[in-house]
Amino acid sequence: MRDPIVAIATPYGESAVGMIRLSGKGVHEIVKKLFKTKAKFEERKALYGTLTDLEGKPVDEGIAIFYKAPKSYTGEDMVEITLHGNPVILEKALKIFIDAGCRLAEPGEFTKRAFLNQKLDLTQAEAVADLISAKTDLAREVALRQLRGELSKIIKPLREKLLELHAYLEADIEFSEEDIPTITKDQVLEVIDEVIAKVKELLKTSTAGRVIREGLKLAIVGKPNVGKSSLFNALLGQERAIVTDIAGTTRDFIEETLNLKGVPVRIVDTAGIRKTDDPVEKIGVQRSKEKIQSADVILFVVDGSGEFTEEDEEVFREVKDKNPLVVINKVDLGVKIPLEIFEGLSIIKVSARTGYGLKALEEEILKRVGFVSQEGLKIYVSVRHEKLLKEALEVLERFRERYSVEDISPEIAMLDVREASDLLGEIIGEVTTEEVLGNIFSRFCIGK
Ligand SMILES: Nc1nc2c(ncn2[C@@H]2O[C@H](COP(=O)(O)OP(=O)(O)OP(=O)(O)O)[C@@H](O)[C@H]2O)c(=O)[nH]1
Ligand SMILES: [Mg+2]
Repeated sequence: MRDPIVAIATPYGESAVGMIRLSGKGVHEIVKKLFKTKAKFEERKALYGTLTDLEGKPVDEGIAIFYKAPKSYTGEDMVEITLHGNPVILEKALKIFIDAGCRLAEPGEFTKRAFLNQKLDLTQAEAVADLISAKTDLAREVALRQLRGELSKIIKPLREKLLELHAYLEADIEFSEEDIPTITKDQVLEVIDEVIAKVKELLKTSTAGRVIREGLKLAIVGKPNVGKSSLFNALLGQERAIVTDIAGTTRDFIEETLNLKGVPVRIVDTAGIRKTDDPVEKIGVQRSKEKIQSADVILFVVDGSGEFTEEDEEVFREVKDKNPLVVINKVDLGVKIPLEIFEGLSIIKVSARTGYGLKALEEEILKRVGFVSQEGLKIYVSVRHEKLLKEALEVLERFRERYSVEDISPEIAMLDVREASDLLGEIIGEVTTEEVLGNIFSRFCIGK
């Protein structure tokens, strides 16, 4: 068991209850000395009692639960003490346990220990952080599936297939003189193809995976007065931005979060882009251009009932190669604008005033991130998984290409197979380094 650690596991602030969590060598003894209870001691049972300081002075009353290794979250001896939710109390308790010999836990250290003690694999440990930061119900569901091992269930067998192949190739070297049946070239290719297909399938979920976890950045841009703020309000379902018929109404960008079928969307209304001498508007226009750069999806709004003007043209030039969705607004007034200009781009006709076309626009936004509907929802890989899957795919495809035309020695073949299986192993944490773990767990909050 590792050294004893302690942390406050609940957010800072006043609340009904707050929790202190301890894990590691000797924490049961430490808590037993400081938490006085009349209840008969039993593990995994709520014990009502009083927490005291090192001099025996009472600090607060609460409930302690003792967990004995390995049946705990971290796989070590643990105690969770629930006190009244007040930072004064919790910080005092924290200090007492530190004075009693515990160390303040690092971010994610409890979960890291759970991983090191094989209570969770790496994708499951990551899912704990995803679950805590899930912004929508869908994000929660996706995180929970991963926590329950659904991604591992796909990755693990793929890695095992490669390891098995590796073993066959190895046998090929050692027993080549003897009469032992080894693997044929076709069989090798069959396994490789099977793994490649699955990896590709997983990679298809990566854009949606990132968006579900981190949210989608959507920027509404266009020249002044085309109805950007009206569209922003219509999508949000509330009169958040000021709308007037005066060009240049929106001076600074406004951001809100929208839940689009479970995808958290960070939606930005920007100032209309045009040449101006007004110093305030100038800054607003500059900021709109910055928002174009950082957006995942751009809604390029034009007034469909008007002409396509020089000002429209100027904004269009800024967004053209970002594959924007072209939103033809004000269709309740008729469509006059020539649509050929937008050839090759997705065009959606809407009326922010009547609500016409908004559903289609939402669908189009979701389609853009590879998220069509909730049916068939299974697993969505994260940015880290995506990177490793892509590397594995590259190795496998390169290998496949060479192996199918050349006579590669089993020794050489083994190297590629090994590399690919290691990359998959890194996803679930069967192959890992201290640096990789450090990166993952430092994103956690303290106490988790
Ligand atoms: N008929 C009609 N009018 C609309 C529609 N959408 C917006 N408008 C009107 O167009 C005018 C400009 O709307 P805004 O939403 O303020 O336009 P904007 O693009 O945000 O303008 P700036 O902030 O100045 O860049 C207002 O008078 C709106 O009522 C629509 O779908 N149909
Ligand atoms: Mg506006």
